[in-house]
Amino acid sequence: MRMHKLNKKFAKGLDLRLYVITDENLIKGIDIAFAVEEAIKGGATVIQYRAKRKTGKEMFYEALKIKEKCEKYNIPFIINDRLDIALAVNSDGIHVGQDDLPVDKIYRLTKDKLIIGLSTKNLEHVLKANQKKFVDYIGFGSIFPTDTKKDITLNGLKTLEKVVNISNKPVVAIGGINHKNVVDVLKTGCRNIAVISAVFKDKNIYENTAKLRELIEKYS
Ligand code: TZP
Ligand code: MG
Repeated sequence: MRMHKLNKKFAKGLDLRLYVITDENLIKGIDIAFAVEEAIKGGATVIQYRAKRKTGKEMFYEALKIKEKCEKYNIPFIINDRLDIALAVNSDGIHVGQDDLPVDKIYRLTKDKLIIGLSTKNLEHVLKANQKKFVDYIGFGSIFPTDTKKDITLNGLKTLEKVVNISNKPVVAIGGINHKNVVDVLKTGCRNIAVISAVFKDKNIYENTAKLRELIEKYS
């Protein structure tokens, strides 16, 4: 896998197995950096900061706090959607969707400074991503129905299996993945899962993450 040159931290490869994404609706009443630290202690291998309704200023300060925790445990820190925030806090990477700033533009502006992740929702997106050498991994979903995101494209396990076979990049499955269905996801051959509510649904963030990590370890 191509690895960004300026950051030697992850030169041995990106561990995407348990990709934990923050959520502004679920993480309430507790400090976001504390929530993230619990997830990291529980076994998250990547943290993505995702905030759809916060101001740039709020995002900047929250991202700084989360980055500190990721650095403490040497976990890659990815910013969702916002290249300006990624650059401002010097994150390890950026994750964008099909309707965000085009990945070609991001790469031209940042070269190998950032890990670049791209969301895909169908086989055509996956084949297009295959052509882009600078995309480090793809997200694919939604695998199951979810309450966390409204405008999802529902793709089941069969399609995920196809995607794992045709993608030339690591595939991170997303959408409705939890303790009950994670093994079914892993059985498709997909090695990486992204979760929001399975980790942040209640105050037991450490336990929720550790349970998922244990299932992933057992299965691989
Ligand atoms: N993209 C596709 S589904 C989804 C995103 C961000 C939401 C995933 O959240 P959850 O709670 O793990 O289903
Ligand atoms: Mg996006």
